[in-house]
Amino acid sequence: MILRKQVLLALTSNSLLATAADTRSSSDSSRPRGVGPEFAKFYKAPDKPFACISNPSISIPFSHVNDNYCDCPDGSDEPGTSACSYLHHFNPEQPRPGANALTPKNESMALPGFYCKNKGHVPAYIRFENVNDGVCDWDVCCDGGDEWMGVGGVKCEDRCASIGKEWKKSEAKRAEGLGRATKKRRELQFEADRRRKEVGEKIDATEIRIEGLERKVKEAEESLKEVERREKMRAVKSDAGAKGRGKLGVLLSLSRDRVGELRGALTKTRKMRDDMVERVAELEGLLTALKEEYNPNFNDAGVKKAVQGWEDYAARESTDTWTDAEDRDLVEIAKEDNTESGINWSEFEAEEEEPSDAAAIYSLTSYLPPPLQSWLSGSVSSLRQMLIDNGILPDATKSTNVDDSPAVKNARKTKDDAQRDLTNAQNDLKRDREDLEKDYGPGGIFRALKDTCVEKESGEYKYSHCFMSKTTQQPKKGGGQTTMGNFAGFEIEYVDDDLPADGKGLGRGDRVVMKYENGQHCWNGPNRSTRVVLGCSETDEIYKIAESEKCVYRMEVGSPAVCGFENKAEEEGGMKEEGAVKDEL
Ligand code: MAN
Repeated sequence: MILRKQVLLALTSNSLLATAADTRSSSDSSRPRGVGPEFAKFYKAPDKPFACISNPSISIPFSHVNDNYCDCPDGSDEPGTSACSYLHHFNPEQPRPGANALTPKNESMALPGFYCKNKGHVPAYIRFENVNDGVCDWDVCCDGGDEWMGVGGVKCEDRCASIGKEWKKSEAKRAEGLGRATKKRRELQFEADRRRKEVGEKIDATEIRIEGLERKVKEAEESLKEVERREKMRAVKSDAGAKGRGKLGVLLSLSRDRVGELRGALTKTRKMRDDMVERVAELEGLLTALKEEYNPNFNDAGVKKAVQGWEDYAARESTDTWTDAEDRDLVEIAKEDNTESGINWSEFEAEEEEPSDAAAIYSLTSYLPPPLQSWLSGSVSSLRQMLIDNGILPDATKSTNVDDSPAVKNARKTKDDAQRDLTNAQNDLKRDREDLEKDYGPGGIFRALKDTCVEKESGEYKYSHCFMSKTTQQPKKGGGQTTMGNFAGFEIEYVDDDLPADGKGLGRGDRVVMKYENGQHCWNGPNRSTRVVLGCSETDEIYKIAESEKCVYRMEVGSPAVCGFENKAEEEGGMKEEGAVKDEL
Protein backbone atom coordinates (compact mmCIF):
# COMPACT_ATOMS: atom_id res chain seq x y z
CA MET A 1 0.00 0.00 0.00
CA ILE A 2 2.77 2.36 0.86
CA LEU A 3 4.37 1.76 -2.53
CA ARG A 4 1.20 2.62 -4.38
CA LYS A 5 0.73 5.88 -2.50
CA GLN A 6 4.25 7.11 -3.29
CA VAL A 7 3.93 6.29 -6.96
CA LEU A 8 0.59 7.98 -7.14
CA LEU A 9 2.20 11.12 -5.78
CA ALA A 10 4.82 10.92 -8.49
CA LEU A 11 2.16 10.48 -11.12
CA THR A 12 0.25 13.52 -9.92
CA SER A 13 3.33 15.65 -9.99
CA ASN A 14 4.13 14.52 -13.47
CA SER A 15 0.54 14.99 -14.54
CA LEU A 16 0.97 11.98 -16.70
CA LEU A 17 -0.70 8.69 -16.66
CA ALA A 18 1.06 5.65 -17.78
CA THR A 19 -1.04 3.36 -19.84
CA ALA A 20 -0.67 -0.23 -20.84
CA ALA A 21 0.54 1.04 -24.23
CA ASP A 22 3.64 2.40 -22.46
CA THR A 23 4.63 -1.07 -21.39
CA ARG A 24 6.59 -1.54 -24.59
CA SER A 25 8.82 0.83 -26.41
CA SER A 26 7.47 1.87 -29.79
CA SER A 27 10.48 0.70 -31.76
CA ASP A 28 10.91 -2.74 -30.25
CA SER A 29 8.04 -4.90 -29.15
CA SER A 30 10.19 -7.90 -28.22
CA ARG A 31 10.76 -6.66 -24.67
CA PRO A 32 9.34 -3.92 -22.46
CA ARG A 33 10.82 -0.43 -22.51
CA GLY A 34 14.04 -0.10 -20.51
CA VAL A 35 14.79 -3.85 -20.43
CA GLY A 36 18.26 -4.83 -21.54
CA PRO A 37 18.79 -7.99 -23.60
CA GLU A 38 20.29 -9.73 -20.56
CA PHE A 39 16.96 -9.48 -18.74
CA ALA A 40 14.63 -10.13 -21.71
CA LYS A 41 13.93 -13.68 -20.57
CA PHE A 42 11.97 -12.40 -17.53
CA TYR A 43 9.59 -10.44 -19.71
CA LYS A 44 8.89 -13.05 -22.42
CA ALA A 45 5.27 -14.04 -21.66
CA PRO A 46 2.96 -11.02 -21.76
CA ASP A 47 -0.05 -13.33 -21.60
CA LYS A 48 0.96 -14.62 -18.18
CA PRO A 49 1.38 -12.83 -14.83
CA PHE A 50 4.80 -11.18 -14.33
CA ALA A 51 6.89 -12.64 -11.47
CA CYS A 52 9.19 -10.11 -9.75
CA ILE A 53 12.74 -11.10 -10.70
CA SER A 54 14.29 -11.32 -7.22
CA ASN A 55 11.02 -12.26 -5.52
CA PRO A 56 9.29 -14.69 -7.92
CA SER A 57 6.65 -15.52 -5.32
CA ILE A 58 5.21 -12.05 -5.95
CA SER A 59 3.50 -11.79 -9.30
CA ILE A 60 1.40 -9.11 -10.90
CA PRO A 61 -0.67 -8.94 -14.09
CA PHE A 62 1.73 -8.31 -17.00
CA SER A 63 -0.20 -5.15 -17.79
CA HIS A 64 1.22 -3.66 -14.58
CA VAL A 65 4.78 -3.77 -16.02
CA ASN A 66 5.84 -0.20 -16.77
CA ASP A 67 2.55 1.23 -15.55
CA ASN A 68 4.61 3.83 -13.66
CA TYR A 69 3.62 2.22 -10.43
CA CYS A 70 6.13 0.29 -8.33
CA ASP A 71 4.74 -3.15 -7.49
CA CYS A 72 7.83 -5.34 -7.06
CA PRO A 73 10.12 -4.85 -4.05
CA ASP A 74 13.08 -5.20 -6.43
CA GLY A 75 11.65 -2.65 -8.90
CA SER A 76 11.68 -5.18 -11.74
CA ASP A 77 8.12 -4.33 -12.81
CA GLU A 78 9.22 -0.79 -13.75
CA PRO A 79 12.22 -1.22 -16.10
CA GLY A 80 11.19 1.72 -18.24
CA THR A 81 10.07 4.35 -15.69
CA SER A 82 11.44 6.02 -12.62
CA ALA A 83 8.59 4.71 -10.50
CA CYS A 84 10.89 2.44 -8.46
CA SER A 85 13.86 4.81 -8.44
CA TYR A 86 13.29 5.66 -4.78
CA LEU A 87 14.66 2.14 -4.07
CA HIS A 88 17.92 3.40 -5.41
CA HIS A 89 20.29 4.20 -2.55
CA PHE A 90 23.53 3.97 -4.37
CA ASN A 91 26.47 5.30 -2.40
CA PRO A 92 29.25 6.16 -4.84
CA GLU A 93 31.71 6.55 -1.94
CA GLN A 94 31.49 2.86 -1.21
CA PRO A 95 31.63 0.85 -4.40
CA ARG A 96 31.32 -2.82 -3.79
CA PRO A 97 34.32 -4.93 -4.76
CA GLY A 98 33.47 -7.20 -7.66
CA ALA A 99 30.62 -4.99 -8.87
CA ASN A 100 30.21 -4.69 -12.62
CA ALA A 101 28.21 -2.74 -15.14
CA LEU A 102 25.28 -5.09 -14.79
CA THR A 103 25.22 -4.95 -11.01
CA PRO A 104 22.36 -2.78 -9.74
CA LYS A 105 23.64 0.07 -7.63
CA ASN A 106 21.46 -1.12 -4.84
CA GLU A 107 21.37 -4.76 -3.83
CA SER A 108 17.58 -4.72 -3.52
CA MET A 109 17.09 -3.72 -7.17
CA ALA A 110 16.95 -6.41 -9.81
CA LEU A 111 17.92 -4.23 -12.77
CA PRO A 112 21.02 -2.09 -13.26
CA GLY A 113 19.02 0.80 -14.72
CA PHE A 114 16.98 1.89 -17.72
CA TYR A 115 18.39 0.33 -20.86
CA CYS A 116 19.17 2.83 -23.62
CA LYS A 117 19.51 1.04 -26.93
CA ASN A 118 21.55 3.88 -28.39
CA LYS A 119 21.35 2.53 -31.94
CA GLY A 120 24.34 3.73 -33.89
CA HIS A 121 26.37 3.89 -30.70
CA VAL A 122 26.90 1.69 -27.65
CA PRO A 123 23.97 0.64 -25.49
CA ALA A 124 24.07 1.76 -21.86
CA TYR A 125 22.08 1.72 -18.64
CA ILE A 126 20.99 5.02 -17.14
CA ARG A 127 20.02 5.35 -13.50
CA PHE A 128 16.27 5.11 -12.96
CA GLU A 129 16.08 8.51 -11.28
CA ASN A 130 17.32 10.07 -14.52
CA VAL A 131 14.48 8.55 -16.49
CA ASN A 132 11.81 11.09 -17.34
CA ASP A 133 13.36 13.77 -15.14
CA GLY A 134 13.06 16.36 -17.88
CA VAL A 135 16.82 16.39 -18.60
CA CYS A 136 18.43 14.96 -21.73
CA ASP A 137 21.30 12.68 -20.67
CA TRP A 138 22.90 12.22 -24.12
CA ASP A 139 26.21 11.19 -22.52
CA VAL A 140 24.51 7.95 -21.44
CA CYS A 141 21.37 7.80 -23.55
CA CYS A 142 22.43 9.31 -26.84
CA ASP A 143 19.10 8.28 -28.38
CA GLY A 144 17.18 10.42 -25.82
CA GLY A 145 15.16 7.33 -24.89
CA ASP A 146 15.36 8.15 -21.19
CA GLU A 147 12.99 11.09 -21.70
CA TRP A 148 10.30 9.22 -23.56
CA MET A 149 7.52 10.84 -21.55
CA GLY A 150 8.52 14.36 -22.59
CA VAL A 151 8.23 15.65 -19.02
CA GLY A 152 7.93 19.43 -18.98
CA GLY A 153 7.80 19.36 -22.76
CA VAL A 154 11.40 18.17 -23.06
CA LYS A 155 12.28 16.56 -26.36
CA CYS A 156 15.60 14.78 -26.60
CA GLU A 157 16.51 14.10 -30.17
CA ASP A 158 18.53 11.02 -31.11
CA ARG A 159 22.20 12.06 -31.30
CA CYS A 160 23.63 8.56 -31.50
CA ALA A 161 24.76 8.91 -35.11
CA SER A 162 27.16 11.78 -34.42
CA ILE A 163 28.11 10.71 -30.90
CA GLY A 164 28.63 7.14 -32.18
CA LYS A 165 30.83 8.39 -35.00
CA GLU A 166 33.01 10.38 -32.63
CA TRP A 167 33.10 7.50 -30.21
CA LYS A 168 34.11 5.09 -32.93
CA LYS A 169 36.94 7.39 -33.91
CA SER A 170 38.15 7.68 -30.36
CA GLU A 171 37.50 3.98 -29.89
CA ALA A 172 39.71 3.18 -32.87
CA LYS A 173 42.39 5.44 -31.40
CA ARG A 174 41.95 3.77 -28.06
CA ALA A 175 42.20 0.32 -29.64
CA GLU A 176 45.38 1.36 -31.40
CA GLY A 177 46.71 2.71 -28.13
CA LEU A 178 45.74 -0.49 -26.42
CA GLY A 179 47.51 -2.48 -29.13
CA ARG A 180 50.66 -0.48 -28.57
CA ALA A 181 50.29 -0.68 -24.80
CA THR A 182 49.80 -4.45 -24.97
CA LYS A 183 52.88 -4.75 -27.14
CA LYS A 184 54.83 -2.71 -24.60
CA ARG A 185 53.52 -4.89 -21.80
CA ARG A 186 54.73 -7.98 -23.67
CA GLU A 187 58.13 -6.36 -24.12
CA LEU A 188 58.25 -5.48 -20.43
CA GLN A 189 57.29 -9.04 -19.52
CA PHE A 190 60.00 -10.37 -21.82
CA GLU A 191 62.56 -8.06 -20.24
CA ALA A 192 61.38 -8.97 -16.72
CA ASP A 193 61.68 -12.69 -17.53
CA ARG A 194 65.10 -12.14 -19.03
CA ARG A 195 66.31 -10.28 -15.94
CA ARG A 196 64.91 -12.99 -13.67
CA LYS A 197 66.68 -15.67 -15.68
CA GLU A 198 69.86 -13.64 -15.51
CA VAL A 199 69.64 -13.54 -11.71
CA GLY A 200 69.11 -17.35 -11.67
CA GLU A 201 72.16 -17.88 -13.86
CA LYS A 202 74.19 -15.52 -11.70
CA ILE A 203 73.21 -17.54 -8.63
CA ASP A 204 74.39 -20.78 -10.28
CA ALA A 205 77.69 -19.19 -11.25
CA THR A 206 78.18 -17.63 -7.81
CA GLU A 207 77.53 -20.96 -6.09
CA ILE A 208 80.29 -22.56 -8.15
CA ARG A 209 82.55 -19.59 -7.50
CA ILE A 210 81.93 -19.81 -3.77
CA GLU A 211 82.97 -23.47 -3.74
CA GLY A 212 86.27 -22.51 -5.36
CA LEU A 213 86.75 -19.51 -3.07
CA GLU A 214 86.07 -21.59 0.04
CA ARG A 215 88.80 -23.97 -1.04
CA LYS A 216 91.09 -21.05 -1.76
CA VAL A 217 90.48 -19.50 1.68
CA LYS A 218 91.14 -22.84 3.39
CA GLU A 219 94.36 -23.31 1.48
CA ALA A 220 95.41 -19.72 2.18
CA GLU A 221 94.66 -20.18 5.89
CA GLU A 222 96.73 -23.36 6.03
CA SER A 223 99.49 -21.73 4.09
CA LEU A 224 99.48 -18.73 6.46
CA LYS A 225 99.68 -21.05 9.48
CA GLU A 226 102.56 -22.92 7.90
CA VAL A 227 104.43 -19.73 7.02
CA GLU A 228 103.86 -18.32 10.52
CA ARG A 229 105.14 -21.58 12.06
CA ARG A 230 108.19 -21.58 9.86
CA GLU A 231 108.89 -17.91 10.53
CA LYS A 232 108.45 -18.40 14.28
CA MET A 233 110.94 -21.24 14.32
CA ARG A 234 113.37 -19.23 12.25
CA ALA A 235 113.03 -16.39 14.74
CA VAL A 236 113.72 -18.81 17.63
CA LYS A 237 116.77 -20.19 15.83
CA SER A 238 118.21 -16.83 15.05
CA ASP A 239 117.46 -15.83 18.64
CA ALA A 240 119.30 -18.93 19.79
CA GLY A 241 122.13 -18.07 17.40
CA ALA A 242 122.29 -14.59 18.81
CA LYS A 243 122.67 -16.07 22.31
CA GLY A 244 125.65 -18.24 21.24
CA ARG A 245 123.67 -20.97 19.57
CA GLY A 246 122.38 -22.55 22.74
CA LYS A 247 123.17 -26.01 24.07
CA LEU A 248 121.75 -27.85 21.14
CA GLY A 249 123.82 -25.72 18.78
CA VAL A 250 126.93 -26.29 20.88
CA LEU A 251 126.20 -30.01 21.06
CA LEU A 252 125.73 -30.10 17.33
CA SER A 253 129.00 -28.31 16.72
CA LEU A 254 130.90 -30.47 19.24
CA SER A 255 129.46 -33.62 17.69
CA ARG A 256 130.52 -32.51 14.29
CA ASP A 257 134.10 -31.87 15.43
CA ARG A 258 134.25 -35.09 17.38
CA VAL A 259 132.94 -37.14 14.50
CA GLY A 260 135.61 -35.50 12.34
CA GLU A 261 138.35 -36.46 14.80
CA LEU A 262 137.08 -40.04 15.10
CA ARG A 263 136.89 -40.36 11.37
CA GLY A 264 140.48 -39.13 11.07
CA ALA A 265 141.64 -41.64 13.70
CA LEU A 266 139.67 -44.42 12.04
CA THR A 267 141.11 -43.67 8.63
CA LYS A 268 144.63 -43.55 10.06
CA THR A 269 144.14 -46.79 12.01
CA ARG A 270 142.69 -48.50 9.00
CA LYS A 271 145.68 -47.48 6.92
CA MET A 272 148.08 -48.67 9.61
CA ARG A 273 146.16 -51.96 9.76
CA ASP A 274 146.46 -52.42 6.05
CA ASP A 275 150.22 -51.65 6.23
CA MET A 276 150.62 -54.07 9.07
CA VAL A 277 148.70 -56.77 7.22
CA GLU A 278 151.05 -56.28 4.29
CA ARG A 279 154.12 -56.43 6.51
CA VAL A 280 152.83 -59.56 8.28
CA ALA A 281 152.18 -61.21 4.92
CA GLU A 282 155.72 -60.29 3.86
CA LEU A 283 157.20 -61.73 7.07
CA GLU A 284 155.08 -64.85 6.74
CA GLY A 285 156.41 -65.22 3.22
CA LEU A 286 159.99 -64.89 4.49
CA LEU A 287 159.41 -67.43 7.24
CA THR A 288 157.67 -69.85 4.88
CA ALA A 289 160.72 -69.58 2.56
CA LEU A 290 163.05 -70.05 5.49
CA LYS A 291 161.18 -73.17 6.61
CA GLU A 292 161.25 -74.67 3.14
CA GLU A 293 164.77 -73.69 2.23
CA TYR A 294 166.85 -74.16 5.46
CA ASN A 295 169.28 -77.13 5.71
CA PRO A 296 168.28 -79.27 8.67
CA ASN A 297 171.73 -80.95 8.55
CA PHE A 298 173.28 -77.77 9.83
CA ASN A 299 172.63 -77.99 13.47
CA ASP A 300 171.97 -74.31 13.72
CA ALA A 301 169.94 -74.08 16.94
CA GLY A 302 168.80 -70.49 16.17
CA VAL A 303 167.42 -71.42 12.75
CA LYS A 304 165.78 -74.58 14.10
CA LYS A 305 164.08 -72.52 16.86
CA ALA A 306 162.87 -69.97 14.38
CA VAL A 307 161.41 -72.65 12.09
CA GLN A 308 159.78 -74.39 15.08
CA GLY A 309 158.35 -71.08 16.22
CA TRP A 310 156.98 -70.35 12.75
CA GLU A 311 155.33 -73.79 12.56
CA ASP A 312 153.65 -73.20 15.93
CA TYR A 313 152.52 -69.75 14.81
CA ALA A 314 151.09 -71.06 11.49
CA ALA A 315 149.24 -73.87 13.33
CA ARG A 316 147.40 -71.32 15.53
CA GLU A 317 144.21 -70.16 13.75
CA SER A 318 143.32 -66.53 14.13
CA THR A 319 139.94 -66.03 15.89
CA ASP A 320 139.75 -62.39 14.86
CA THR A 321 138.41 -62.66 11.37
CA TRP A 322 137.78 -59.46 9.49
CA THR A 323 134.81 -59.93 7.10
CA ASP A 324 134.45 -58.17 3.79
CA ALA A 325 131.18 -56.59 4.95
CA GLU A 326 132.85 -55.12 8.02
CA ASP A 327 135.53 -53.78 5.83
CA ARG A 328 133.00 -52.17 3.50
CA ASP A 329 131.32 -50.59 6.52
CA LEU A 330 134.62 -49.13 7.57
CA VAL A 331 135.00 -47.60 4.12
CA GLU A 332 131.52 -46.06 4.36
CA ILE A 333 132.07 -44.73 7.88
CA ALA A 334 135.30 -43.16 6.81
CA LYS A 335 133.65 -41.24 3.97
CA GLU A 336 133.61 -37.47 4.33
CA ASP A 337 130.53 -35.78 5.83
CA ASN A 338 127.94 -33.91 3.72
CA THR A 339 128.39 -36.54 1.02
CA GLU A 340 125.84 -39.11 0.01
CA SER A 341 126.94 -41.58 2.69
CA GLY A 342 128.36 -39.33 5.37
CA ILE A 343 126.42 -37.35 7.96
CA ASN A 344 124.68 -34.33 6.38
CA TRP A 345 125.44 -31.75 9.07
CA SER A 346 124.14 -28.83 7.03
CA GLU A 347 120.78 -30.58 6.83
CA PHE A 348 120.64 -30.78 10.63
CA GLU A 349 121.68 -27.18 10.94
CA ALA A 350 119.00 -25.98 8.51
CA GLU A 351 116.27 -28.31 9.77
CA GLU A 352 113.79 -26.84 12.23
CA GLU A 353 112.39 -28.32 15.34
CA GLU A 354 109.07 -29.99 14.62
CA PRO A 355 106.47 -27.63 16.01
CA SER A 356 104.36 -30.56 17.05
CA ASP A 357 107.13 -31.54 19.50
CA ALA A 358 107.29 -28.05 20.83
CA ALA A 359 103.53 -27.92 21.09
CA ALA A 360 103.52 -31.26 22.83
CA ILE A 361 105.95 -29.95 25.45
CA TYR A 362 103.83 -26.85 25.92
CA SER A 363 100.72 -28.91 26.47
CA LEU A 364 102.43 -31.78 28.20
CA THR A 365 100.37 -31.54 31.37
CA SER A 366 97.09 -31.68 29.46
CA TYR A 367 97.81 -35.30 28.58
CA LEU A 368 97.95 -36.25 32.24
CA PRO A 369 95.12 -36.97 34.71
CA PRO A 370 94.04 -33.79 36.54
CA PRO A 371 95.58 -34.61 39.98
CA LEU A 372 98.96 -35.19 38.31
CA GLN A 373 98.69 -32.03 36.30
CA SER A 374 99.20 -29.62 39.20
CA TRP A 375 101.87 -31.82 40.73
CA LEU A 376 103.79 -31.87 37.50
CA SER A 377 103.13 -28.36 36.36
CA GLY A 378 105.89 -26.92 38.50
CA SER A 379 108.52 -29.30 37.17
CA VAL A 380 107.32 -28.95 33.61
CA SER A 381 107.40 -25.16 33.89
CA SER A 382 110.99 -25.16 34.99
CA LEU A 383 111.92 -27.63 32.24
CA ARG A 384 110.13 -25.49 29.74
CA GLN A 385 111.78 -22.36 31.07
CA MET A 386 115.15 -24.01 30.73
CA LEU A 387 114.40 -24.94 27.12
CA ILE A 388 113.14 -21.43 26.39
CA ASP A 389 116.18 -19.85 28.03
CA ASN A 390 118.39 -21.94 25.78
CA GLY A 391 116.42 -20.98 22.72
CA ILE A 392 115.32 -24.56 22.09
CA LEU A 393 111.63 -23.64 22.49
CA PRO A 394 109.96 -20.44 21.33
CA ASP A 395 108.76 -18.30 24.21
CA ALA A 396 104.95 -18.64 23.97
CA THR A 397 104.36 -15.95 26.61
CA LYS A 398 106.53 -13.50 24.75
CA SER A 399 104.85 -14.50 21.50
CA THR A 400 107.47 -14.30 18.91
CA ASN A 401 106.17 -11.55 16.61
CA VAL A 402 106.52 -12.59 13.03
CA ASP A 403 103.71 -10.35 11.71
CA ASP A 404 106.10 -8.06 9.97
CA SER A 405 107.89 -10.81 8.15
CA PRO A 406 107.42 -10.38 4.39
CA ALA A 407 106.52 -14.06 3.99
CA VAL A 408 103.80 -13.82 6.68
CA LYS A 409 102.57 -10.53 5.28
CA ASN A 410 102.30 -12.07 1.85
CA ALA A 411 100.52 -15.17 3.06
CA ARG A 412 98.14 -13.07 5.15
CA LYS A 413 97.36 -10.82 2.20
CA THR A 414 96.59 -13.84 0.04
CA LYS A 415 94.32 -15.18 2.78
CA ASP A 416 92.60 -11.80 3.35
CA ASP A 417 92.08 -11.29 -0.39
CA ALA A 418 90.54 -14.75 -0.73
CA GLN A 419 88.37 -14.16 2.35
CA ARG A 420 87.21 -10.81 1.01
CA ASP A 421 86.34 -12.34 -2.37
CA LEU A 422 84.43 -15.10 -0.60
CA THR A 423 82.48 -12.67 1.59
CA ASN A 424 81.59 -10.57 -1.46
CA ALA A 425 80.43 -13.64 -3.36
CA GLN A 426 78.38 -14.80 -0.37
CA ASN A 427 76.75 -11.37 -0.11
CA ASP A 428 76.01 -11.41 -3.85
CA LEU A 429 74.43 -14.83 -3.52
CA LYS A 430 72.30 -13.77 -0.56
CA ARG A 431 71.14 -10.63 -2.35
CA ASP A 432 70.33 -12.52 -5.57
CA ARG A 433 68.47 -15.29 -3.74
CA GLU A 434 66.39 -12.70 -1.88
CA ASP A 435 65.77 -10.95 -5.17
CA LEU A 436 64.34 -14.13 -6.68
CA GLU A 437 61.99 -14.47 -3.70
CA LYS A 438 60.89 -10.83 -3.93
CA ASP A 439 57.42 -9.93 -5.17
CA TYR A 440 57.77 -8.02 -8.44
CA GLY A 441 54.03 -7.75 -9.01
CA PRO A 442 51.77 -9.72 -11.35
CA GLY A 443 53.93 -12.03 -13.47
CA GLY A 444 56.98 -10.36 -11.92
CA ILE A 445 56.61 -7.69 -14.62
CA PHE A 446 57.85 -4.80 -12.48
CA ARG A 447 61.33 -6.32 -12.46
CA ALA A 448 61.60 -4.60 -15.85
CA LEU A 449 60.53 -1.21 -14.45
CA LYS A 450 62.37 -1.22 -11.14
CA ASP A 451 63.88 2.21 -10.47
CA THR A 452 62.32 3.71 -13.60
CA CYS A 453 61.04 7.13 -12.52
CA VAL A 454 58.17 9.28 -13.76
CA GLU A 455 57.53 12.89 -12.74
CA LYS A 456 54.66 15.33 -12.67
CA GLU A 457 54.20 18.87 -11.47
CA SER A 458 51.11 19.42 -9.42
CA GLY A 459 50.30 22.43 -7.22
CA GLU A 460 53.41 23.66 -5.45
CA TYR A 461 55.40 20.51 -6.01
CA LYS A 462 57.11 18.36 -8.54
CA TYR A 463 56.31 14.74 -7.68
CA SER A 464 58.15 11.63 -8.72
CA HIS A 465 57.38 7.96 -8.63
CA CYS A 466 60.26 5.52 -9.01
CA PHE A 467 58.79 2.07 -9.54
CA MET A 468 59.41 -0.25 -6.60
CA SER A 469 61.73 2.30 -5.07
CA LYS A 470 60.15 5.48 -3.67
CA THR A 471 57.90 8.48 -4.18
CA THR A 472 59.10 12.05 -3.67
CA GLN A 473 57.95 15.65 -3.76
CA GLN A 474 60.05 18.74 -4.31
CA PRO A 475 58.83 22.33 -3.98
CA LYS A 476 58.81 24.00 -7.38
CA LYS A 477 60.13 27.18 -5.80
CA GLY A 478 63.23 25.32 -4.72
CA GLY A 479 64.18 23.30 -1.70
CA GLY A 480 65.04 19.77 -0.85
CA GLN A 481 63.32 16.62 -1.96
CA THR A 482 60.99 14.95 0.50
CA THR A 483 60.55 11.18 0.42
CA MET A 484 56.89 10.31 0.46
CA GLY A 485 57.47 6.61 1.10
CA ASN A 486 59.71 3.68 0.26
CA PHE A 487 58.40 0.65 -1.57
CA ALA A 488 56.72 -1.78 0.81
CA GLY A 489 54.68 -4.15 -1.37
CA PHE A 490 51.72 -4.73 -3.67
CA GLU A 491 47.98 -4.75 -3.09
CA ILE A 492 44.85 -4.95 -5.21
CA GLU A 493 42.23 -2.24 -4.89
CA TYR A 494 38.82 -2.11 -6.45
CA VAL A 495 38.42 1.22 -8.21
CA ASP A 496 35.09 2.60 -9.38
CA ASP A 497 35.99 5.67 -11.40
CA ASP A 498 34.55 6.99 -14.62
CA LEU A 499 37.36 7.31 -17.07
CA PRO A 500 38.07 10.85 -18.22
CA ALA A 501 37.66 11.53 -21.96
CA ASP A 502 41.45 11.40 -22.51
CA GLY A 503 41.55 7.94 -20.95
CA LYS A 504 44.07 9.07 -18.35
CA GLY A 505 42.52 7.50 -15.34
CA LEU A 506 41.90 4.24 -13.57
CA GLY A 507 38.37 3.33 -14.74
CA ARG A 508 36.53 0.58 -13.02
CA GLY A 509 37.78 -2.74 -11.69
CA ASP A 510 40.55 -4.32 -9.65
CA ARG A 511 43.73 -2.29 -9.90
CA VAL A 512 47.31 -3.04 -8.91
CA VAL A 513 48.52 -0.82 -6.06
CA MET A 514 52.11 -0.17 -5.07
CA LYS A 515 52.43 0.80 -1.43
CA TYR A 516 55.15 3.20 -0.33
CA GLU A 517 55.62 3.60 3.41
CA ASN A 518 57.91 5.12 6.01
CA GLY A 519 58.79 8.24 4.10
CA GLN A 520 60.06 11.41 5.77
CA HIS A 521 58.31 12.22 9.01
CA CYS A 522 55.58 14.78 8.79
CA TRP A 523 55.61 17.54 11.37
CA ASN A 524 52.75 16.83 13.77
CA GLY A 525 51.76 13.87 11.64
CA PRO A 526 52.77 10.40 10.51
CA ASN A 527 55.69 9.30 8.38
CA ARG A 528 54.75 10.12 4.82
CA SER A 529 53.19 7.30 2.79
CA THR A 530 51.82 6.93 -0.74
CA ARG A 531 49.46 4.56 -2.46
CA VAL A 532 50.27 4.37 -6.14
CA VAL A 533 47.27 2.98 -7.99
CA LEU A 534 48.03 1.79 -11.48
CA GLY A 535 45.93 1.87 -14.60
CA CYS A 536 46.70 0.63 -18.10
CA SER A 537 48.38 3.24 -20.26
CA GLU A 538 50.62 3.33 -23.29
CA THR A 539 53.37 5.11 -21.40
CA ASP A 540 54.47 5.33 -17.81
CA GLU A 541 53.00 8.56 -16.44
CA ILE A 542 51.60 10.08 -13.30
CA TYR A 543 47.95 11.05 -13.89
CA LYS A 544 47.29 12.80 -10.64
CA ILE A 545 48.37 13.19 -7.04
CA ALA A 546 46.16 13.81 -4.05
CA GLU A 547 46.95 14.29 -0.37
CA SER A 548 43.89 12.60 1.10
CA GLU A 549 45.05 13.20 4.68
CA LYS A 550 48.02 15.15 5.96
CA CYS A 551 51.09 13.43 4.51
CA VAL A 552 49.08 10.49 3.20
CA TYR A 553 49.21 10.59 -0.59
CA ARG A 554 47.52 8.82 -3.43
CA MET A 555 48.99 8.79 -6.92
CA GLU A 556 47.20 7.55 -9.97
CA VAL A 557 49.77 6.26 -12.40
CA GLY A 558 49.44 4.83 -15.88
CA SER A 559 51.73 2.05 -17.07
CA PRO A 560 51.66 -0.56 -19.84
CA ALA A 561 52.82 -3.05 -17.18
CA VAL A 562 49.26 -3.45 -15.89
CA CYS A 563 47.48 -3.63 -19.25
CA GLY A 564 45.34 -6.72 -19.39
CA PHE A 565 45.71 -7.21 -15.65
CA GLU A 566 41.95 -7.42 -15.52
CA ASN A 567 40.26 -8.05 -18.85
CA LYS A 568 36.72 -8.18 -17.68
CA ALA A 569 33.62 -6.93 -19.41
CA GLU A 570 32.91 -4.50 -16.58
CA GLU A 571 36.07 -2.53 -17.29
CA GLU A 572 35.13 0.83 -18.48
CA GLY A 573 36.64 2.69 -21.42
CA GLY A 574 40.36 3.47 -21.25
CA MET A 575 42.58 0.67 -22.42
CA LYS A 576 40.26 -2.27 -22.00
CA GLU A 577 40.71 -5.16 -24.39
CA GLU A 578 38.80 -5.38 -27.67
CA GLY A 579 35.32 -6.85 -27.48
CA ALA A 580 34.90 -5.98 -23.84
CA VAL A 581 31.82 -3.90 -24.65
CA LYS A 582 28.84 -5.42 -26.37
CA ASP A 583 27.70 -3.37 -29.24
CA GLU A 584 24.19 -3.51 -30.59
CA LEU A 585 25.07 -1.56 -33.70
C1 MAN B 1 55.05 19.62 3.25
C2 MAN B 1 54.49 18.71 2.21
C3 MAN B 1 53.01 18.60 2.31
C4 MAN B 1 52.58 18.28 3.70
C5 MAN B 1 53.21 19.22 4.68
C6 MAN B 1 52.89 18.81 6.11
O1 MAN B 1 54.69 20.93 3.00
O2 MAN B 1 55.04 17.47 2.44
O3 MAN B 1 52.52 17.63 1.41
O4 MAN B 1 51.19 18.33 3.85
O5 MAN B 1 54.61 19.24 4.51
O6 MAN B 1 53.47 19.68 7.03
